[in-house]
Amino acid sequence: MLTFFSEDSRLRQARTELHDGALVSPFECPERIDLILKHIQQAGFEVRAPHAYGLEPVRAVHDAGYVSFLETCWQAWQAAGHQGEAIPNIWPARSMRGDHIPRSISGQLGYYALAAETSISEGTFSAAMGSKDAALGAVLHTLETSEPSFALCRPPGHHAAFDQFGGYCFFNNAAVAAQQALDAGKRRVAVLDVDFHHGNGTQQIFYARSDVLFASLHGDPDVTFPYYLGYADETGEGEGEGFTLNYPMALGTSVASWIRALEQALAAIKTHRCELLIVSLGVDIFEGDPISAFTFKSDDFTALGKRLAQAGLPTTFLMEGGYAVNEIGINVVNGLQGFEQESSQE
Ligand code: SP5
Ligand code: ZN
Repeated sequence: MLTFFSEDSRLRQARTELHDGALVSPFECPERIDLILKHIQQAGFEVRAPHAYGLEPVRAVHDAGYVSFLETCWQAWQAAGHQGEAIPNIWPARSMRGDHIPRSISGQLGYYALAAETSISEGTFSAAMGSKDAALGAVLHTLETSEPSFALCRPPGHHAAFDQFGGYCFFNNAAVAAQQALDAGKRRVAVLDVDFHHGNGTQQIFYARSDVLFASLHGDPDVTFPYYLGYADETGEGEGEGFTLNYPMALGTSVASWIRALEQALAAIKTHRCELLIVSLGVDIFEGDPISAFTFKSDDFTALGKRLAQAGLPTTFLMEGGYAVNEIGINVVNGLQGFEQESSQE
């Protein structure tokens, strides 16, 4: 499967993640890329560097002030004399004002963050630019050729909301790609999110819209990140009513019951006549993932890819999470090859 990857993705080399009350080396690390690329190359997939598409497609789904904040945060943080990486430690929580953006970078960090585990470091913005460029290159290829494509996006995107970063995400690559497809003439796009964590950012961006159907299969937010979104009763609002579908599942859920939820999501994608499928491909549903709790084995990703091909839609896969670094490459490539094997049989 043709793969889009920007070397700029390597420029995020954050040293700190707030985890279990300590600053640890981030789970979302550059080595993830090496292992995925290794297996992509072994599978014989062509890897292409995307064009630089600039910020216009980003501003189509994100707040302009947020984009500027990300672009200048690291510089401002350093100029303020801070030693470590930029990590928020205060928010406009419910008891305070949410309508004012403070002048101080520390206040801005809390305003634009939805979680504290994700630091902003020197190359973070450049990496996020490369990541969304890969997504755009891939979706444009699929739009032009109807062939499937894979964007090896890093950093991931699905937790990034209209004006908030967090959960290792800065630009919402799936939202950028879906909007691009709509602008290119598709009438309705499906974003199917199979990452272990709920795609809160993608859901929020399209919540009131019917031109993007968002369906997410994930760990029950009552007991896992991102905790405050992703419940089954969130179904969209206004024109978007019925175009958000959430399938929260208990930790430890079997692959068989996960697949039953997938069948429901795919049925809705069919009913709603989606013309393009964007898969937010998180492989943190793998049984060995260090921060997740689903039970996929490596072979199950092949079956997942096959089932997605049966939807019969032009499809772009975007990399999201997956932190079992040793198996990340095989799991991703199994999914993509499963898709290809099933498509070639039609
Ligand atoms: C893209 C993506 O997969 N982002 C995930 C962000 C998760 N951040 C919070 C992680 C909290 C981990 N707690 C794990 C406890 C395991 N015992
Ligand atoms: Zn995840």
